[in-house]
Amino acid sequence: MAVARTELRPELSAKEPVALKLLVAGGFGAGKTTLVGAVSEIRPLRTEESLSEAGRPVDSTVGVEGKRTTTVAMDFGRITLRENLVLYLFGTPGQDRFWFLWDELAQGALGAVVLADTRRLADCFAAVDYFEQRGIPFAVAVNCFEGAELHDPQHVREALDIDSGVPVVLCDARERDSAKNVLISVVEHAAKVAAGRRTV
Ligand SMILES: Nc1nc2c(ncn2[C@@H]2O[C@H](COP(=O)(O)OP(=O)(O)OP(=O)(O)O)[C@@H](O)[C@H]2O)c(=O)[nH]1
Ligand SMILES: [Mg+2]
Repeated sequence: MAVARTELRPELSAKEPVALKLLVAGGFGAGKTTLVGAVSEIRPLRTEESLSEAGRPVDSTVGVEGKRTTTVAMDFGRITLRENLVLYLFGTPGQDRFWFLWDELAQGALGAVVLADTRRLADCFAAVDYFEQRGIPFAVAVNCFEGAELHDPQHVREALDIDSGVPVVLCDARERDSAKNVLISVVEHAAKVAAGRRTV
């Protein structure tokens, strides 16, 4: 990875270990818990609750019919990207009724992943807006579910109307290496944004 740790946290000396906080956000069932679980080197903390019959009208599982649980507070995991660079991952709950938790989770976040499911792309609009409004650098990761048409990242960029500098990458949230690449994109993008802010 090309990013120097000190580009992200210039106040630190090159030897000091750096811990960065990243959010993993996106719509309901986009694969946030799956991604955090796939890359975490510690047993991830999960806050899953069963999807109930009562919630059926609001918790649409179209496209993820096998889904039995949903995150009600957060996911937490950790990954050492390389010596002295550790990421702490906070997965957000996907449903609108848990929006009140987002500001708490976003505090101190260096960057974010917005996971997108192209079968229900609109579900990630709110996360994109949230990070844009707060100036938190993010990358969009298109989670390639089976049966979903494979989308050109450029089309996804246009559909989401995001800045040309925002990385849009394809991934399989179940695969460690794929998920790790997503995180690297976010860290590299955040480093660029941080460098740009220092020069203005
Ligand atoms: N085929 C396929 N299935 C996936 C992939 N990622 C996640 N899934 C499945 O999709 C479902 C939803 O995954 P979760 O990780 O719970 O999604 P989430 O975004 O955390 O959901 P909420 O917390 O409820 O918003 C699960 O049944 C996963 O096994 C993927 O890349 N491919
Ligand atoms: Mg979840």
